[in-house]
Amino acid sequence: MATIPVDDLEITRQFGPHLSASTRAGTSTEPDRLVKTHCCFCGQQCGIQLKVRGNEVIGFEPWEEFPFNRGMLCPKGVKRYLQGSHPDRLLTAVRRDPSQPAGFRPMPYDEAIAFAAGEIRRLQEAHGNAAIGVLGGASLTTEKTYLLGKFARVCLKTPYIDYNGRLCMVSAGAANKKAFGIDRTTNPWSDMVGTEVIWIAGSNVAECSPITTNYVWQAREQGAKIIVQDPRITPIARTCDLFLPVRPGRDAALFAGVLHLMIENGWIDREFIAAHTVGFEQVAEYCRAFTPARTAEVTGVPERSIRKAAELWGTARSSFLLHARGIEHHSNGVQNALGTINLVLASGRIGRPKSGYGTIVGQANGQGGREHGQKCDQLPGWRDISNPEHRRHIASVWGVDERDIPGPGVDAYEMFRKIDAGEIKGLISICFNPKISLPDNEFVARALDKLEFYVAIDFFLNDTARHADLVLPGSLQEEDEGTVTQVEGRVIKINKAVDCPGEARRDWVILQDLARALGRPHGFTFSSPREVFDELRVASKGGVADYSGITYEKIERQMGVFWPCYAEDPETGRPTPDHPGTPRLFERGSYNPVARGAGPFYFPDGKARFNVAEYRTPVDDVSEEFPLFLTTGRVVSQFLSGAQTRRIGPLVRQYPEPRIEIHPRLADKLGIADGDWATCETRRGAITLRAMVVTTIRPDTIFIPYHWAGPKSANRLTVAAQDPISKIPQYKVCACRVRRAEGAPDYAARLEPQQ
Ligand SMILES: Nc1nc2c(c(=O)[nH]1)N[C@H]1C(S)=C(S)[C@@H](COP(=O)(O)OP(=O)(O)OC[C@H]3O[C@@H](n4cnc5c(=O)[nH]c(N)nc54)[C@H](O)[C@@H]3O)O[C@H]1N2
Ligand SMILES: Nc1nc2c(c(=O)[nH]1)N[C@H]1C(S)=C(S)[C@@H](COP(=O)(O)OP(=O)(O)OC[C@H]3O[C@@H](n4cnc5c(=O)[nH]c(N)nc54)[C@H](O)[C@@H]3O)O[C@H]1N2
Ligand code: SF4
Ligand SMILES: [Mo]
Repeated sequence: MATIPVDDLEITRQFGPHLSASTRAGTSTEPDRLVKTHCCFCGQQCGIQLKVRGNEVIGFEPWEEFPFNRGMLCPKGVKRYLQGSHPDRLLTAVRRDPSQPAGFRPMPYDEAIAFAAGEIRRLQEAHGNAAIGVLGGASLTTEKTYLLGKFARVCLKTPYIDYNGRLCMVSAGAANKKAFGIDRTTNPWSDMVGTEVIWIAGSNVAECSPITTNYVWQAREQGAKIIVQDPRITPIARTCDLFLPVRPGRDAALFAGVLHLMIENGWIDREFIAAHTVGFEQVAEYCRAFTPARTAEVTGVPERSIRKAAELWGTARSSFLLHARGIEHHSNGVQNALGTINLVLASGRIGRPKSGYGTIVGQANGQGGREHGQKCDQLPGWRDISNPEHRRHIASVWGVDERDIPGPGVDAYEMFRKIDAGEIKGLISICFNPKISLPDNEFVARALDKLEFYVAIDFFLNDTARHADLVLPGSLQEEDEGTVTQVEGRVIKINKAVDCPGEARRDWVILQDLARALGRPHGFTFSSPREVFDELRVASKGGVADYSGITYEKIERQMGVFWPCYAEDPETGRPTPDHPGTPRLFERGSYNPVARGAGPFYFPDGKARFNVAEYRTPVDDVSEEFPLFLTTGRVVSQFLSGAQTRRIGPLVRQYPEPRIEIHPRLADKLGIADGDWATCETRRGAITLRAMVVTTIRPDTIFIPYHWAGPKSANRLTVAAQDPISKIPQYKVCACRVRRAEGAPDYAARLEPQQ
């Protein structure tokens, strides 16, 4: 029997630890073995050792030797082991059945696969192959994401596949490709220690990238100056040297204003700009209008702070620029990211030790998951699905006719618009919880109910899966092996600790079982993740994200391999079994297969591109009716849609409920005291939460973390505006108004007492 979980709003009441009866009854919690692997949550991918007893993960031990985190872990990594034996874990497939109290009943696995295949075939025969859409996720291993992309194109022959990284890394990815021709952080984080200046734009690193924070602290101990740009004084900002309290959605203007001053004061590296870049003059021309006075007016950052930023950044000899979703989750997200890159290129401080640029990866496999073909316009190796040469290469690896590979699809949100319009009638989702995580999510819920058939693959019945006709029981990270690529670009190996319980199956096995049941098993007969990886190596060869020289053994030997890693020297064509990988990109004199010796950047002329990074006001900006900025993001103890972390008792207790962060001046004006119920309303909807009065936020801005469902979901409020290039949603700003609530919301009756 599957345990069919209670409704998603209530899961926070199920406190851990959830160890099985046998383990609880045991006299000792000594493990049988330790398995070296990595955390299942964020893109830092800390090394960890899982303690395993029988077929159960019962705890963890630090893995001191792993070079990135050296045994350090954050609260989430420490508690991740509590998921495996959680009572909500899906142990069988479950099929919708309104007659049951939970709305679902268990279904034997083989029957469930046959049912799903029958529905997919029915819809494709009636409406064409494109009637089925596929949604993937960047918490999956690279092997799974590769297989999923192939499954959509070869088995289902649908163009409609996209993934949850669309909500995360795509603005940075698009900007990196435009500026450098390659999309990867440029340096290992150890390069940060000893640098002179670190600029952190739009990232709450202390809560979201705790290990990166440790590198920042080490750098600071050695004298680095820290600049933080955020509408909130986040924990890292409390000790920084310069804080830039930017008004939400105004980052591109700030970058332009800083570059303006750098140019005016001669704080730029003219030699580097001339030798290694193109496009500087147009950018300089654009920045001319961003005088300090105008920049201050647009951004809300005092003029003296803008001058100080330009001086600190402009006169440094070594530096790091880091950014995350705070500047990327915007309808201007690509422009914002290009604005940071312009500051880096103008300084000339890239491609050498102690100087680098990086966009901080979010999801576990945020990097690998965006390289090998689960994006709507992409084929493995960062290849372009519209490029005939790229298509021919992949068709030859897959053993199909190039004409049979569908063209580009659409982004994940657009897929929901197509579902709403009745064009996409069937959906397969894996590792994605769009009902919580997409903006304006009441629309998403309505669209889900229009699907004729929806099958989700997950180990928990998440909020979106509640709309499914069928949920197939997938695997937890520790139940499978495979690779992921972490924040620095280091490909690492996840090792299997336990077998899937009950009728749960490894995700890639489920995909292959579906292919077989559909009568289209060609290309889906792998017997292990290693076999999938070996095909991926061939498929990625010659692409920008070239993994051909990486093997499981090399990863183990080197504790990770930075891509690109070539099986054949791109310069000589000779086999290079010992290619160590590429920890630092763009070093002078380095060779890459695109520039072929012309220069360090991944364009035929070897030069990086300056791009005019245009400032535009956000969509749904403040007005008289909605006078405040709403911004959304994270807290340290919760992860993404909360499907996993809201089930882990100790993490829930750390921050049980979402709250509205509000400045005391604003709170006073609105008659709201700390702990009061307050209603936040936007043009999409309203939610009522407790207020948390803090002095660490701009008085014109409120902040709500988004990890909760239903009436506590911040995405009931957010706007579905998207960046025109990357299609990332504008989560970080929309207009709202706040009032003291009349009374407690309905759900409050079901809450734990306030602590
Ligand atoms: N604890 C925890 N850690 C996580 C995650 C998690 O859910 N929980 N998720 C992981 C994932 S997938 C991701 S993408 C990363 C995200 O990591 P971050 O991007 O660091 O986190 P966010 O909270 O989304 O937003 C970062 C900051 O942007 C600020 N901000 C809001 N609007 C603006 C703006 O207009 N301009 C600027 N400059 N800043 C703005 C917010 O105040 C916030 O402090 O974290 C990863 N790590
Ligand atoms: N308002 C607002 N909204 C946001 C953001 C924001 O800052 N503000 N941030 C956005 C960002 S950056 C992100 S990354 C998205 C994330 O949004 P989602 O991707 O929707 O969130 P997750 O919680 O990762 O959902 C993943 C689901 O996959 C399951 N899962 C995890 N690992 C595996 C696996 O290995 N196999 C299988 N089969 N299932 C697995 C989990 O149980 C969970 O149900 O949210 C976005 N939404
Ligand atoms: S920093 Fe990220 S990878 Fe490391 S333990 Fe925390 S959630 Fe896991
Ligand atoms: Mo993310």
